[in-house]
Amino acid sequence: MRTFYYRLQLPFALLLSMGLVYLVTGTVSAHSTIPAHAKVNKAIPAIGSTVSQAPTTVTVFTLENINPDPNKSNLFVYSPAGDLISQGNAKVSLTNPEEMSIAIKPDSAHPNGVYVVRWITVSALDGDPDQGAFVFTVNTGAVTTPTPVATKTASIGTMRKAVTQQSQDEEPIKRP
Ligand SMILES: [Cu+2]
Repeated sequence: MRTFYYRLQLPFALLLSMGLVYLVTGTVSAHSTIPAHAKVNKAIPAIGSTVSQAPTTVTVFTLENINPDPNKSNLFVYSPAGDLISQGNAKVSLTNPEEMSIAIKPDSAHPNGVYVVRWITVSALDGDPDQGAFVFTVNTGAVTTPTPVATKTASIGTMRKAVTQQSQDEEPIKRP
């Protein structure tokens, strides 16, 4: 009697756990959070940085391929005075589908201050929309000081690469 009870219970528990696994993996594959849509993770000028010269182009890099339709993926750049200074539509790079650029016309008489970049994207992979904004600062009297807030991982990666390169370049210790 007891064995029978266990026999019934085991497949049920198995089914239940399989169902849970399916639910979890199903959610992950249907709507992956790593990477999350065509989210902007890097830019030129760098996100949060201070540059000593007003740029004429803003470029962003995303985590997924960008749908190139300007109604779906675009950039809007605002001057420190709050004017929309981006010219026309952002264009997705022909060589890198995770890169999009736009020309901007900064006020040459008043270039200093905080610029806001608003971005909208639709992923070319899963059609998911996303949007966000970041800032960079122009200070013509300052030395360029990138503040790697969102690009921390990239910087660490570059540093690691540099360290690896250095250790590879090091001459082996010669023993007498
Ligand atoms: Cu997505």
